[in-house]
Amino acid sequence: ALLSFERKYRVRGGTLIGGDLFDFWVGPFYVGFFGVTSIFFAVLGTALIIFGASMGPTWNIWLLSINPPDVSYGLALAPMQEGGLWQIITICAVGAFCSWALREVEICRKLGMGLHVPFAFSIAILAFVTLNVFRPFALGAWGHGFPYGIMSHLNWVWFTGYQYGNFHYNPAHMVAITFFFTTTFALALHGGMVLSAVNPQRGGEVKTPEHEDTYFRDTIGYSIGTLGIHRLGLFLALNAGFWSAVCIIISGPVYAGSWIDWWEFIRETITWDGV
Ligand code: BCL
Ligand code: UQ2
Repeated sequence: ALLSFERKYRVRGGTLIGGDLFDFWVGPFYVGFFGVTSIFFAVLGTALIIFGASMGPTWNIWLLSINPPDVSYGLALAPMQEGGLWQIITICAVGAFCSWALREVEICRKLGMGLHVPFAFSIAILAFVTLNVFRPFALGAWGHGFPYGIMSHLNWVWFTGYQYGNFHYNPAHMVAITFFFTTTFALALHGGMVLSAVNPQRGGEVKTPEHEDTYFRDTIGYSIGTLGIHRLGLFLALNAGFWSAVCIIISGPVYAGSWIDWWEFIRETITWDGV
């Protein structure tokens, strides 16, 4: 059923491609040109994964894996069963993710909203493309991408992590992890704060934003404000994804040694000679 507010917001226009041609809804879903391309890439990619699985040795969900080509294929197209499937599935994935982001943009434009959500999603896409397109390209072989499987991608992370000594020593990995942890901290504060103020016990009164400000001013002498906490949250979350992309793109293309040794520059730079 069409909800009352939906009727008001189901407005024409805002499309980037296709004009009015795909400017319609199917049930609750807006379609648009990028809705069509999203479905196309997602269905094709999923079908190819199932096809690939059907040619493999197992249906065990934990062990299923679509592997990239051997590094000896370099940046060439590989035969289907030798990683070519992985290459086409990767194209489908990037096609589906980008289509989805652009569909979000069309919906934002339709509603006259900011583009924050598609912008945020594009940081996740950036991380994925960094892992399976930019970095393999920079290293000269698609074989450096991660395999599409539950255990196999974990194994790739493990292997890649130790290939550079110990990934905990990768400074950008440290920054990314710090942003991930700070994001959960901020969301826990914010979720707890909002629930404590606007979801009182039965019969209780809903509290105002002033209560929220006062709570934090009383406890730590500072409140970032109700708008500010959302700005901070988005900032922290986007930085988590961004620094993840940085930590992996520098591992190999920029610095090929052990991250443990990388810190030696401090010992070499800071000397106590002459003290
Ligand atoms: Mg590490 C990466 C944390 C230990 C090796 N590591 C990461 C980062 C993150 C992290 C910072 C992964 C997040 C990310 O990239 O998101 N590592 C982390 C932590 C520890 C840790 C907290 C810890 O010890 C407490 N890491 C180690 C140890 C090493 C190690 C020391 C292994 C031995 N780590 C590595 C390696 C890598 C990481 C190698 C990476 O490559 C990875 C990284 O930085 O990658 C960039 C980014 C998000 C994405 C890529 C998701 C993209 C989503 C796409 C766009 C959309 C998907 C849609 C979906 C298919 C649709 C579903 C539809 C359904 C209907 C819902
Ligand atoms: C806040 C505020 C909210 C909040 C939260 C804060 C009224 C409902 C959680 C407090 C946040 C602060 C002090 C920033 C903490 C900093 C980091 C890096 C985690 O002030 O305004 O609105 O939800």
